[in-house]
Parts: sequence; C-alpha cells; structure tokens
Amino acid sequence: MEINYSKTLLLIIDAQNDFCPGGALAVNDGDIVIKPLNELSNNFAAKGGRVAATQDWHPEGHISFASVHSGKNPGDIIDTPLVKGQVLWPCHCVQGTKGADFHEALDLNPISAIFRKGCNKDIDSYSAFFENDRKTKTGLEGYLRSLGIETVVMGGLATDYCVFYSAMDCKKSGFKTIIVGDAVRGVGIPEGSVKKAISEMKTAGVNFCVSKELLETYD
Ligand code: VGL
Ligand code: ZN
Repeated sequence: MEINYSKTLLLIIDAQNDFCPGGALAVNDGDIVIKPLNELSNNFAAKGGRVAATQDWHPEGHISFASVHSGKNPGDIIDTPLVKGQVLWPCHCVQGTKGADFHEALDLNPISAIFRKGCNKDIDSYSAFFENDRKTKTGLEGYLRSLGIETVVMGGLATDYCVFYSAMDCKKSGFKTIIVGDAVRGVGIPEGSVKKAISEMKTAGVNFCVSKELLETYD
C-alpha cells in the first residue's frame, strides 16, 4: 500500500491494561493487538510518519461506571443529563491506576502525542475526536490539521466502541481513515456490536487493511 508518511498519522486507541485479558473491561484477546501496533508504530516513526495514542482516563466515580448508579449493572443503558443511551461499564481506566496504564508491551517510544479522554466525570468519551455529547472536542482534529495530516491509520481497542466512534468521526472530519483489521479487537457488548460496527464503518467509507500491507511497502 502506497503511504505518504508526511501526511499520515498512526493512531493507537486505548491499548491499556483494563481492556486486555485480566483487566476490568477485558476485550477477548485484546493483547493480540500490541504486536502489530508496535511493528506499525516503529515502521511509521522510522519513515517520518507520526504516531499518536489515546488513553481512556476516567476520574473515580465516573458517570459511565455502573457502580455509581444504584441498582444498575455493567451493560445496562441509561440516559444521563448530557448523554442519552450511555452504556454502563465496570469501573475501568481510573486515572493513575495500573488498569489505566498502557499495556506493558506497548512500545511508547515512537508515540509523539497522547490524547487522554473521558476525564470529565459527567460525560463519557469513546471517540478520540469528540466526547459523547458529540460536540466537545478533544483537540485531536486541530492537532491533525496543524500537521497537514490527510490520512489516519487506526488500531487498538475496542472495535465496537472507541475505535468505531473515532473512525466515524475521523472520516466525517474529512480524513481518509484506514483501520488495521489485525490490530483491533472488540468488546461485543451488546451481542453483535462488533459486526454492526464494522458494517457501519464500511458503509461510511472507512477503509480496512491488514498490518502486513502497511509493513511491506517499497516506499
Ligand atoms: C471503551 C468502553 C468504555 C473503549 C472505553 O476504549 O472502547 N469502551 N470506555
Ligand atoms: Zn471508558
């Protein structure tokens, strides 16, 4: 695949302990994404491309935690003052905890910027671009524009939440958006959500590839 590295950014989504096996909101085989992400990020950085990462970074008592709503369980869906249809999760990615750390095998050296999200107690943020009110910006779009980025290559966790919302917003914001299929894994709550997310992304014009295609370039 032909990549213009000066205009392409690799975005690593939420490659954190709590989304990996043993974590509070573990994604099946979540840690499988680390190896292709490391290969991609080192390749990008070596070729003059940029690599950024997001980190789910919640304060204690965050509104998305089922435990702060009496009688509610993870997987339940509620309306909050700022967001209708908020899915409730186990307590996860609490700021400063081990669960919020990047997976220990993730190579942080090629990463030049980290965007933390979900930091406001009253609103969740799946997308790397906008919080779940779909209005409040994280600053990522301005960062990409100021660097002249035209294409965003994405991998990480989870396919049906943060990767999905990030990819949809990325495409809508006018960037060519490519998901690396072997560098993403999904939560699957509710059932069928991964399949649905993938088909919606395809319909929206998000492209898919495998890491091998990006690593075996001759440019
Ligand atoms: C995520 C659920 C809650 C994700 C974050 O990174 O996909 N999912 N918070
Ligand atoms: Zn979260």
